[in-house]
Amino acid sequence: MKIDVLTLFPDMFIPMLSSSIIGRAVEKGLLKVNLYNIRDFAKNKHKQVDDYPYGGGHGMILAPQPLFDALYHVLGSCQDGKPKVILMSPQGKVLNQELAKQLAQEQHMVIICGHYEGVDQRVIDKFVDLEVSIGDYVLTGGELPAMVFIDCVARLIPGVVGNPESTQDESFARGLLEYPQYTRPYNYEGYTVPDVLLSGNHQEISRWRLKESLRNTLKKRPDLLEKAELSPYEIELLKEVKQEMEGS
Ligand code: 4HQ
Repeated sequence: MKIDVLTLFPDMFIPMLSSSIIGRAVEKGLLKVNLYNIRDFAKNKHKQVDDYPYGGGHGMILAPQPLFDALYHVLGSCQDGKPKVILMSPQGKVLNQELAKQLAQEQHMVIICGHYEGVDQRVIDKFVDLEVSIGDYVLTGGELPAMVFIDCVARLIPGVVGNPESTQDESFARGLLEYPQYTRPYNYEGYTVPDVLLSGNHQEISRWRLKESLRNTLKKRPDLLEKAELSPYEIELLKEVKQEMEGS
């Protein structure tokens, strides 16, 4: 997967692109990220990229010229068909695991990171295919959202996450929260590990994990349970969980 990032702060991306799982994906060539500084495309002599809003109001707007030219540059030198152009914006479609899975199928994306009060609408009208938000809160720029987006999508590329089961097993993959996990030691300051996990009985362990996953979801994110498609077995386990909750 290739991602071109248009930003005023390309340096912000370097740590994430050289660390941990995403760093390894870049090294392995599974992910290629090109960073473009929008300021490098400014034509005026002070390299100014923003200007006052027409109609008045506070804050500055990213002017069309540097972004148009950056996008002409990136899209013009592009061999692989038309990439999906994404703007990080609180007005966008809210990122979730389903959207991440869809966009993980893309071969090439261009991400625009706005700053200040946002980008001139004509950039959106001419180039943007999709606006993406990482949640209903306001940040100072699109860089952190772009990094969240890249992390979330890139880990779904085959080979990026060591064990493919770990992208299927986890929270949200099935619309349920994860079960509690434990590692050694068995007893830590008097807090012990549930004995079923040491039993060696894999059927019992699976049943326990599924039940605790349902319990977690019911307790912490009941909204997810409404949307989840539960099997008769899962409905039965959820009933047990609800009875146990009444009991206490
Ligand atoms: N932004 N999800 C960029 C966000 C945001 C979000 C605020 C984006 C400022 C200029 N982006 N503008 N939430 O808060 O994506």
